[in-house]
Amino acid sequence: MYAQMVDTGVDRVKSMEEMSPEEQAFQKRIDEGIRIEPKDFMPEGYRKTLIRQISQHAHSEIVGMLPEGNWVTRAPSLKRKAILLAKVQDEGGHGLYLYCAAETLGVSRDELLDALHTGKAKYSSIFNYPTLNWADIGAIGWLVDGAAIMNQVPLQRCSYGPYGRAMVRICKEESFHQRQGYDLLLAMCRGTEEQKKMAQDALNRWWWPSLMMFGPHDDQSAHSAQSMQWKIKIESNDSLRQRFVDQTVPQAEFLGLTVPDPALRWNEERGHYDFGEINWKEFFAVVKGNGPCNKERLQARVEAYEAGRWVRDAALAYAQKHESDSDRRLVA
Ligand code: BYC
Repeated sequence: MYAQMVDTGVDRVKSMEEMSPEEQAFQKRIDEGIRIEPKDFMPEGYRKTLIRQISQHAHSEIVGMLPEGNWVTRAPSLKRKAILLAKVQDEGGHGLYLYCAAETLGVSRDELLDALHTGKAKYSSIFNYPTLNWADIGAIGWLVDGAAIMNQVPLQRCSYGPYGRAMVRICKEESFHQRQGYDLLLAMCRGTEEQKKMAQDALNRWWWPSLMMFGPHDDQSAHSAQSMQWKIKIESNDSLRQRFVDQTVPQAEFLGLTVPDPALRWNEERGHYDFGEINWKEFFAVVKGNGPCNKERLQARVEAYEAGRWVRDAALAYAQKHESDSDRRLVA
């Protein structure tokens, strides 16, 4: 089972015989479903892989606030504005739990944010696309949060305790996010012809980028073999993507919308939908920083960080003053 000899891009997956006794005991724990906690032994590669994935996930949540935040002041009713505000705030909260989970692995928040702001750290490709009309807010909830849940529900069983536990609450909130997006689009699809056209336009633009969220095909995925052996990843990119397509196509039919994929058809034999090939050239261009909004998104995050510097400085000065006051009281 372990002699896969798969090249993970950094290292290859070690066979049980190649592992040190400590690593063998670690792998045995994982195989038995026993969670790893911050103070437990972990191979350096496990720690680094978790920091990479959790911080990428945290950055995605924070950057993910931008395309939707863009519509808060233009929501068509007070009800929709309140829902959108709550959703965007939830994403901020998810980012914070995830940064905390990453910090338990011995990396500081400043290091993580610096990696984002200097373009070294990735965040999900999906957030580099623009939100052009109000239906895009529905499409993000329905498709983007829908894809996020598909990926995150299995992550509740991730071998690393703080990450798996953070996922439980995140998934509950994402489920509300997905429903609000679908509800928004349902209202538009049952509205005027023009509203329905806006919904179709949003689906046309968000469908393929949503499928890209699951990452490269399994045979191209550098980290999957090792991450799945360590149960950092529970299911493969392609199997999650297939499940997402299978779940979402009937939902599109119910809305009366057409999925923009001429190759899409139900395959009776497989019991799944067949679907067309993703434009991988576009995916890798976006991941490398050349998507429609990469520069704008990063600039917005850097500016927000700089604008908030005085708040962090004041909070730190207050905490230090509080600490020295209590030190003085202890001495007295
Ligand atoms: N975008 O070996 P692979 C959300 C990178 S939802 C950008 O398969 P892995 C939200 C990958 O990082 C979105 N980069 O990697 C929803 C790697 O590069 P590095 C966030 C991508 O890690 C609604 C390389 O490609 N969800 O936050 O095994 C509103 C090779 O890929 C993408 C998560 O982060 C992509 N789409 O699998 C607001 C879930 N796909 O790191 C917010 C947790 C791949 O070697 N993460 N890459 O430079 C995961 O489950 C996994 O990290 C992934 C990728 C499935 C995303």
